[in-house]
Amino acid sequence: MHEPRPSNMHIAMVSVFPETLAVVRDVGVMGRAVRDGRLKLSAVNPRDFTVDRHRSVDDRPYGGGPGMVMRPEPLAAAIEEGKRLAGEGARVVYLTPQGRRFDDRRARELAREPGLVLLAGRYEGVDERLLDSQVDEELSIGDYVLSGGELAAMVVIDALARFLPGVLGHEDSAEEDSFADGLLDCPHYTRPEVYADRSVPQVLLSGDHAAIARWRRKQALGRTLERRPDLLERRENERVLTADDKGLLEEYRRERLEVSRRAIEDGVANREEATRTEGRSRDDGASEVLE
Ligand code: 6GU
Repeated sequence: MHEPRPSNMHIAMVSVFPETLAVVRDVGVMGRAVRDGRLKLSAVNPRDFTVDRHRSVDDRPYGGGPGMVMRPEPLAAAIEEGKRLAGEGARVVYLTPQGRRFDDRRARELAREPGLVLLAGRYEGVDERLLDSQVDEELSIGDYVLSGGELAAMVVIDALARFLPGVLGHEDSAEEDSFADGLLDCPHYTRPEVYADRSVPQVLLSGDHAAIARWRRKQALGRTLERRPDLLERRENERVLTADDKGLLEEYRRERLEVSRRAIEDGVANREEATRTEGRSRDDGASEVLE
């Protein structure tokens, strides 16, 4: 069923701030992946491939206007060096707000590549001819503008490294995570049993594994409905939601409604509590009941 995947991956980031890569290289799950040799990370600085006296990587834009544009020649040479490190077949990805939106699916797909060259731009942008001739794909991590592509490149590295074989132990498998099935994660609890006047949900203390799994699924479905209804409306998810899931969602809705109803009965003094337990949701039953 599963195709064999490459046992490790080499990612080269092209950036004028190569030292930023340390943020993902040295810490946590990715630090371990690097130390275990499952993930190789290199940084290539285009400034090292300049030939002029000032080692300039940028220049003024043709046509005028503010800001500077990254010159194509040093970037092309740096990308070439990146490919030498990551493997000649490495896919070249440019991080830019103009790119296609990066998501869980793209992370899984990129994790199957043997190597990647991630180009992190700075300034107003990169000469378009460099993009046309050297870049395979442009990715954005969201609808906001960062001052450079480095953080975006590291977001991509972190997100896809989790799908490399052996990077996560089975105790924290990527398949258990939020988005593995297009849903948000359920809430989590640890000791103490009572904290800030709130108890851990009783079912989690019951030892009844089937009931716990059912509760978690219901919470994941319910939260997704409240916080990210767009995820539930995705076509692929409509097919994935079972009749059981639809039943759980209905149950979640009814329970939420019951919580608000009780809070209202308890009076104005408890309105704050209602707001709190109803969560940060925008369009759940509470607003209807309160009208
Ligand atoms: Cl990939 N780069 C930059 N500079 N800003 C971004 C981005 C990427 N994605 C969202 N904003």
